[in-house]
Amino acid sequence: MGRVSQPGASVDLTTHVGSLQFANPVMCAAGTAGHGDELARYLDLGELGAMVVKSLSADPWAGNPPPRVHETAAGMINSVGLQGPGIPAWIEHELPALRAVRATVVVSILGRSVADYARAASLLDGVDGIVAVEVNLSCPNLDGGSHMFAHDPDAAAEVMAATAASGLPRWAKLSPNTDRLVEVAHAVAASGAEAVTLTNTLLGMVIDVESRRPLLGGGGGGLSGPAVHPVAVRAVYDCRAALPDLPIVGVGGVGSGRDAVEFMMAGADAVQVGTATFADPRAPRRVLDEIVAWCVDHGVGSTRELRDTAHGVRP
Ligand code: RRO
Repeated sequence: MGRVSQPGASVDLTTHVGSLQFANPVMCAAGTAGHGDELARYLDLGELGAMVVKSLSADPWAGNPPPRVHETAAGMINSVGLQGPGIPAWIEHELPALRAVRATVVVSILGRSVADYARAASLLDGVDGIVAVEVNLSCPNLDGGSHMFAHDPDAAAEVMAATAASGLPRWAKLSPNTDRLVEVAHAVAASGAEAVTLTNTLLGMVIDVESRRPLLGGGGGGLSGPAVHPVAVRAVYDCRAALPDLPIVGVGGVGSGRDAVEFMMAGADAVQVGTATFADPRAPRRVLDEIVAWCVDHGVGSTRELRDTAHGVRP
């Protein structure tokens, strides 16, 4: 759906992120739409800009003890702990279903060490049906969130360089839990990232006051949803201001077309819908429809016209 027409109006949704072109700017966020075609019974995954699958490591990963997710006042907190089948099993058992529904697949990868990332990336080399790799440098639930690659420009750059073996365009998913975000964005862009995905979840914790212990099985977790949206918008805005040419995918609390439009005005080329999908599995499609409606209402002929306008560029 590069262009959507309504009587008397037409909106061009064609979106570019680095070297890639997408039919529209709405994607499923990693970790919120499963590893495969879990959402296909609710929406046509082929109609979305892309589907980013939950972070995969080279080998199977058991994940954290339950409970793994918990609703909060304005969103949710999770400590899933990277559960996944490992990349070879995912290629064999999950990717075919995504290809069957014509999803545009972006694979999120993750590891504990630079070597882990390198191995994960090389396992994707030459695999048909994947358009890009999102390198997750910012999981809050890996070793308690204490050693995030995305908190150190040199470490983040080292991982990005090590993932070149995928042979695919790479995006770096960065963390909101640092005052070095712009520095890290510079570093990953210089070492091979075609784009940055901003941002992962905020470090958080919920205490069960009856048991007097952390509620999530993993202890702390990652906060997402409407509560974090302004944090992510600020991250996008600051990175766009510092790096005018670096493509940005905005993620964090997108529950409506207006939220997505806001991200694009801050500087995002595309957006991902995540936590909203837990309450409404059709949310990514609804957000797309609402973007179109917003553009029609405001006489905007192309979503690309929205990009950066909060920085003073005239629409
Ligand atoms: O699996 C998780 O617990 C998880 C990951 Br990999 C991530 O990147 N962000 C998040 O909030 N949870």
